[in-house]
Amino acid sequence: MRNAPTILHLDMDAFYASVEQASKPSLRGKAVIVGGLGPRGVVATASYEARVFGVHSAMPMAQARRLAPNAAYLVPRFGIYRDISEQVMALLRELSPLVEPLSLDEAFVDLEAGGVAWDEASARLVGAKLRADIRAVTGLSGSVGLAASKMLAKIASEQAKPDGLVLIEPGTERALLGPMSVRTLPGVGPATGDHLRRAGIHTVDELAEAGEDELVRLLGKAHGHALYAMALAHDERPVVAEREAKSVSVEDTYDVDIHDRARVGMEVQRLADRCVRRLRAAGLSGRTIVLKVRRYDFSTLTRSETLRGPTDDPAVVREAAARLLDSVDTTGGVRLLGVGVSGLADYTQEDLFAQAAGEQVEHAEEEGDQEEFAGEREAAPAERRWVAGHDVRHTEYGHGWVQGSGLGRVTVRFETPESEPGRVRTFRVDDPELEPAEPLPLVVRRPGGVDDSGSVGVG
Ligand code: TTP
Ligand code: MG
Ligand code: MG
Repeated sequence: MRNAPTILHLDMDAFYASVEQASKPSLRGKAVIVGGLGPRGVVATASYEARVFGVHSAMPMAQARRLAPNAAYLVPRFGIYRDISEQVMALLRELSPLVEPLSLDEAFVDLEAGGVAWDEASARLVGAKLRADIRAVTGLSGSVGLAASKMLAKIASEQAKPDGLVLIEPGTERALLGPMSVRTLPGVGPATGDHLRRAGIHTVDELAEAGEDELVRLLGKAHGHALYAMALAHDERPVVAEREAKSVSVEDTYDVDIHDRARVGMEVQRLADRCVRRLRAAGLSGRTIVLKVRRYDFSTLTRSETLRGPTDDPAVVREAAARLLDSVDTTGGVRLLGVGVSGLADYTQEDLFAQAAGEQVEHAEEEGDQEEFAGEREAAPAERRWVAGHDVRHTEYGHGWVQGSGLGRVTVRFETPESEPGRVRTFRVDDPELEPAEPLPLVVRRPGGVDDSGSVGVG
């Protein structure tokens, strides 16, 4: 392990919700919840103001509404999140060729490989400047962790949240990790966590005390061995630039095509188990399960399913793979089978939200006064165009966003990232003067302010 804290982990604060607050001045400092608003919707994220009420990612939306009835509820705008993610990743790539994105709002950067930091002081400076640059270019805050390993850098950024920087001095890692929950360690998902808890192991110290042999006995060779090393704060995983490196898959080609459907099913289960063993050994967990099937005629198809949260649970992967297999026709025989799990915590819940966005939004607000429109089951097609939180343009009032719609009406708040909090107006859903619009940039670049490369002067 290196002896300088030159691995940086960046994670944007309440990412989707912060983008919404930056876009919509009336929501700054307020509880904002972004997610699927339909009956089966889940929370993608909540602003820190909303977290006070206990609302968090992956919570059913119905529960969030009970906890924070007065929050603003918005449907994600993936396009703008992606644009901003690209701006942030571009700033990271200026620091080093070794940038490993983990999701839209998060990445590791090897500062040493980029030649921009070599010791504590230089690393701290780079981290602080990065945060300032991110703020200048995107208008948003990100938290930075610095340490001598990926594991500790990520723990550091978590501690830095929100809007902070934490540097873990080399040599202090074990003392810091010791009292923490085993779940803090990479590769300890809910399933492994439960397993360890049943064995009486809750903290990292207890994990280290259990010893390597006991962990291997409990978790198998690869996983037990890897976890013991992590418990001792040994983490040699390099920062890798390719995203592909974060997915794990296994496949088998069969000498003789398999025709028996039950046998195909068993092979898939076996591959799922093997895939999870590899996944765990690599300290990963993933949300997307992929099944690959090559048929007798060499036609190859892949099917995938994205879970609500990352998993390293063999039962969950097995079930998902079996479900995927259900949708594949294997009559004629199967030549190759593969199962993969994407370790990227890449929260593209677009499938989920695409459906939610199409549903009628049942929530609306008028000038501070909460006003619930009863959700009509039979929404007119015109009403479906107005998705809560999405951008619109009115020929007379300009740019705004949909606050809610129902009963043939749509309420729009007219404001832009640069304006004062705006006014709300209500229109008929089929008002010809109102149209869906593209998001506006969060930061307007002015000459002399931020230059094109996105760096700022001292300040
Ligand atoms: P996170 O970085 O986990 O969360 P966050 O940025 O909202 O808040 P913070 O980091 O300050 O704790 O996730 C980044 C984005 O990914 C998040 O804004 C929304 C999305 N996301 C989901 O859609 N579903 C999820 O379950 C999670 C955890 C995140
Ligand atoms: Mg984040
Ligand atoms: Mg993140």
